[in-house]
Amino acid sequence: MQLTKDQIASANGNLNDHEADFNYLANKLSRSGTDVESLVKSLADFQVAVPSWALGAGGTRFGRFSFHGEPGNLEQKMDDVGILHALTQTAGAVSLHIPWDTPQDYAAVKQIANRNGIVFDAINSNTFQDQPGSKYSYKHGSLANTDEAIRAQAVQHNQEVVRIGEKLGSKSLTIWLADGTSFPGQRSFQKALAQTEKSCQEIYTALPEDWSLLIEYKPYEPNFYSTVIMDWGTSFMLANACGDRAYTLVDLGHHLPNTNIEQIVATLMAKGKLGGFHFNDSKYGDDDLTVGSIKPYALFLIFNELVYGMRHNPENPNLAWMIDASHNIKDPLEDLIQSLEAIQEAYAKALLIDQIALSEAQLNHDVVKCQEILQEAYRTDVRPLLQRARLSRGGALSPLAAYRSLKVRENLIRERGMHTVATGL
Ligand code: PSV
Ligand code: MN
Ligand code: MN
Repeated sequence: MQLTKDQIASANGNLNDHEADFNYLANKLSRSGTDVESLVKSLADFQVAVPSWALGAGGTRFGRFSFHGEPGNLEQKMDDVGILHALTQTAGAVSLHIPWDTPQDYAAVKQIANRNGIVFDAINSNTFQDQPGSKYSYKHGSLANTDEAIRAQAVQHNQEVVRIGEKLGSKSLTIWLADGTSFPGQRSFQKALAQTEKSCQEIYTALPEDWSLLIEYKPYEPNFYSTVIMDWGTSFMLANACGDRAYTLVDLGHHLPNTNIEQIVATLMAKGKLGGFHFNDSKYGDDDLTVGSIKPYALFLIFNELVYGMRHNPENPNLAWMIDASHNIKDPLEDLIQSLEAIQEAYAKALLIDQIALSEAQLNHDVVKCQEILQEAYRTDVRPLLQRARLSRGGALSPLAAYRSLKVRENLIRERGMHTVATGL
């Protein structure tokens, strides 16, 4: 199924209310010196990659409930991203996971991507599950395994993922490792780290010259005593050990409660080593909840640092913006629409922060004023700006309302059937 611009325009209906809301906000912001036109353009240009593994209903170890009409193959996943992009105009990329998404027909997949204006962002390897037909098991680790042959198998898998990504136009590989231990004494920390460093270097040196390596970290799960790449410091260290084109990837859910993620973002950007971002939200751990559903103010503060870094740290590369959220009780596409909107909202608010006044207040140690400046931006209802950015590209006034009024899920069920299970997580 593909949504046309005409269908979306008809779902948008009359734009009078939007015009009134936008003009009111634009006048107000212009009076305080904001260049509204360039702000709307920044929002319209901002594209986030959809993870292929979030397009089906998510699951927990307790079960998985189909949402019906789920994509059954890569082509259908690409169609779903096309629907998201047509509505939101901010999902112009996809992040694939191999082997779940190994293309059968590259030309067909690329054609769907082109038709929908979608590019291939970072591609993910998978050494946290055993794959049918593979010689060795990852039960006791992959890149950190004690056994050289198992490490070699994991390295080769990553190299194969890069070859697949090259055919699609990806330019970066993301690795997330489950390697770690569940009990004290199970493994030597130092040896596991040294093996991981060596394996990462082998993957890195085999990368094409225009590719980068993104190293994700996470404190626990599936191992509950130790994880080899447990935090940003370990990832940063490994990235440095690999080389200039290796970077840290921050996944918002991969921190212990109350970690100051915005400070991590600032530190990495100052060192030119923040390469990618996985957006989601969480209350307790790696909950993969809808972006902005639990801690929207924290997300705004993170965006404040991202915006600052994008302006002041030219040595930091363009970031790979990605979502890593999926849930088992929402329609996955509705969930992603909500996440995309929350990201845009936090970005827009961060762009509204009066940076000159903020640094002045900081120099004057005017703590109250510093807080006021941040909260002035945060309290602004920026939704008319998001609407304007979407409309400027032919998107929906309200993506969620259009998704429902155009009966997208009903149409997908008609096309694909009720009893569908998406491949992947
Ligand atoms: C596992 O924690 C995980 O959620 C990581 O965040 C990865 O990015 C994702 O799975 C896909 O491998
Ligand atoms: Mn992630
Ligand atoms: Mn995760």
